[in-house]
Amino acid sequence: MSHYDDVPLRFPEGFLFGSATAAFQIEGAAAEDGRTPSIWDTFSKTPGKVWNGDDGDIADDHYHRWESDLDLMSEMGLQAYRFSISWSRLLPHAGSVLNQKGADFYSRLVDGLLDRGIRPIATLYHWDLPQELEDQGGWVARSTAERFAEYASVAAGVLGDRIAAWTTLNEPWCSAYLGYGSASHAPGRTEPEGALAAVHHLNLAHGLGVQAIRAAATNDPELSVTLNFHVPLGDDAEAKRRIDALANRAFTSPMLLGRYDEDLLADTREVTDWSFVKDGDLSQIHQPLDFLGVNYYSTVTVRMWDGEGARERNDGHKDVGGSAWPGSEMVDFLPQEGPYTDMGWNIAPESLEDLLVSLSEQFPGQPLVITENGAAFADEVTQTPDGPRVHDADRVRYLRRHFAAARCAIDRGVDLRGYMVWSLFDNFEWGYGYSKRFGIVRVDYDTQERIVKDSGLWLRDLVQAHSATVAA
Ligand code: IFM
Repeated sequence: MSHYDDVPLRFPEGFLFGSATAAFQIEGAAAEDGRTPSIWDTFSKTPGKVWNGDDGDIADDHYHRWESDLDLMSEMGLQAYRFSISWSRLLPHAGSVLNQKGADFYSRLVDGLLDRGIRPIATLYHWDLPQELEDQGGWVARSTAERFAEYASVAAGVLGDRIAAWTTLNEPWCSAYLGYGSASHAPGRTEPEGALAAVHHLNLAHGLGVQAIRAAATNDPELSVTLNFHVPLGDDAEAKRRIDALANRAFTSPMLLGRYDEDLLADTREVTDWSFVKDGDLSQIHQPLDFLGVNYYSTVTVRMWDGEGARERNDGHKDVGGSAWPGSEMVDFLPQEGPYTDMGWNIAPESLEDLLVSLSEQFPGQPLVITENGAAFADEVTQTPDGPRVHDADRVRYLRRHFAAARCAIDRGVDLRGYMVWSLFDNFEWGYGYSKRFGIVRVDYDTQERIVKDSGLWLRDLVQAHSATVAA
């Protein structure tokens, strides 16, 4: 039992219920209609990088099944759908020449959402950098931020009359530190200074991207960024401060306050002098946002290593040797109490509530949206007289408690505007391939059959209960 089980799930009028996916994780059609490879195509085809040798060539085949997928979203009553655009489908060969077939795909998708009354929330960058831009230096190179601004402008030129909300980046923490630090993500580099340069260039890309969209869009959209916040727990204040600085404030301080924090610069002094930050960059990065996207799954418990005994590396990510914590390698990540999801992540809804309250205290007046929350579990399909079902009680319980935590945060004064469940579909879970199922809709990867899981039906009922109130 949890005290959240008794919290009534009533959300304010206008609260947005939806679900989220990302291009590389669901689209497939990797080499079709002019798309060129991204870093995740290259990485996943490199032996040993992804479990089972899985790749994104077919994924959920959403590129071909988008229309029936939209019908499913409509049947589930989704009010919003957060998806991402594949940069290398829209602008293949890292160029500024539009791929009309790619533009048509996203245009059809957005029109289909609007026809069904579903609000389109588009993420520009969910980790799939065009490989040709990686070959020119990737996020370690400043030019990638400039290319991103061009991409944002082109995307807003195509869709900027219809997208309700734009998100520049999804979880730049992963792009920078897992991509260029630990090497557990594409492009798989282990360069401590490069990881911090990537942090800055992603921040810069965000700021330039926001400005490019605002200039090109014609429908007055909302602008946002999505960050995966680390919630460091434990008794060691120094370890918690370091992780908060490197994981959270490295992004929130430049984006929302227009500065890099002194303690972050000091913690990383041995790694870099931050000379990649040029005059004027911080004012480009610091742009007003209509909402801050919050991705939350679990916590980390940290302690400074005392130099004795074995290191503890339970930071929730694949350990492939490199460090995702440049300058703070002396922080240990301790094992945490369960229960756990199938990712081995601890389930801690109370920390979602605390995180939301803390963000609204740090950034007063900044609206928040939960852009991802959900859980992987080893689901089973049950045959019933009504057809195949997935009774994913663990996921229903997880979602119920996290929605309750969000509700409690609202009661404590947080301006939370919406909640996007991760993920709409089972999909390509990066380094874990197809072995981890996050979906509220099951995907059979042999037949591409979709089954709405009990968690998907639960979300549908929650949305319906709110729609009924609004209509009454
Ligand atoms: O699948 C990912 C998603 O792409 C980004 N946020 C975390 C999810 C679960 O790991």
